[in-house]
Amino acid sequence: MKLFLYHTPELTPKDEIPDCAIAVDVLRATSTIATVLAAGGEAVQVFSDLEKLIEISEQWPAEKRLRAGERGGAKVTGFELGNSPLDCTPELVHGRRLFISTTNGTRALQRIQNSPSVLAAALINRAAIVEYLLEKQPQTVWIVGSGWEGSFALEDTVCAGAIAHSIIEKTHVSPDQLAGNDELIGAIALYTQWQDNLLGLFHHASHGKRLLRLECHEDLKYCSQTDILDVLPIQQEIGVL
Ligand code: 3SL
Repeated sequence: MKLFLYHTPELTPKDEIPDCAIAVDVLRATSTIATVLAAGGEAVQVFSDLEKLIEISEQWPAEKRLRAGERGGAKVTGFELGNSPLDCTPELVHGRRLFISTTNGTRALQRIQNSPSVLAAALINRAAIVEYLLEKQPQTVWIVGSGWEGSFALEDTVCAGAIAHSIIEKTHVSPDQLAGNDELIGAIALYTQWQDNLLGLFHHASHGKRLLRLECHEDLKYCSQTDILDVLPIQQEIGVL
């Protein structure tokens, strides 16, 4: 198995498809997706376009759906939810389908949606992702960070490092044997340096700072936890996890 890290969807190679592709948006889309599925959500359907989301979700019974939308960190007017995983309680989401559109995370998922296997990873469900990779042993794995509007994000990179670090610990392969590119080696180094203070790292991240300005401190705390949810968000059909 070779792991390749791409810091943004735009940096993934054109005209190539890996055996397995993993979208990461720790702050906060993939953390929210993992939380909804762990809380008994029926499925999560992702959209980059808000109008399309409204059109498709309207075909669903109102009591069986929830609409979540975020732009610039804030909730989209008229939707039940923004993009805070803390709002996704079992009481609210159980048995309902979440229709979601966010600035960056949903774009990352859409970029990789034609891969034979598509996962959504965050720190909170890292162990389930690692377990899947070790069981299925895909040869080529892309980890695609969502970044922020085309730029690098520390929190997505450290999550890629956390995934790789766990595989190395469990299988005793060397970083060089596992890494498909230099970005992954850099991510392992970042995780090794910050693994005991991931919340502290998020305070240095530009999107972490943006969320703190929006008073989302509890979101940062929640998303900085590792391995707390045993859930594998895996694409069932295009755009649906
Ligand atoms: O960009 C995204 O996809 C979001 O996760 C950003 S936010 O954390 O909801 O602001």
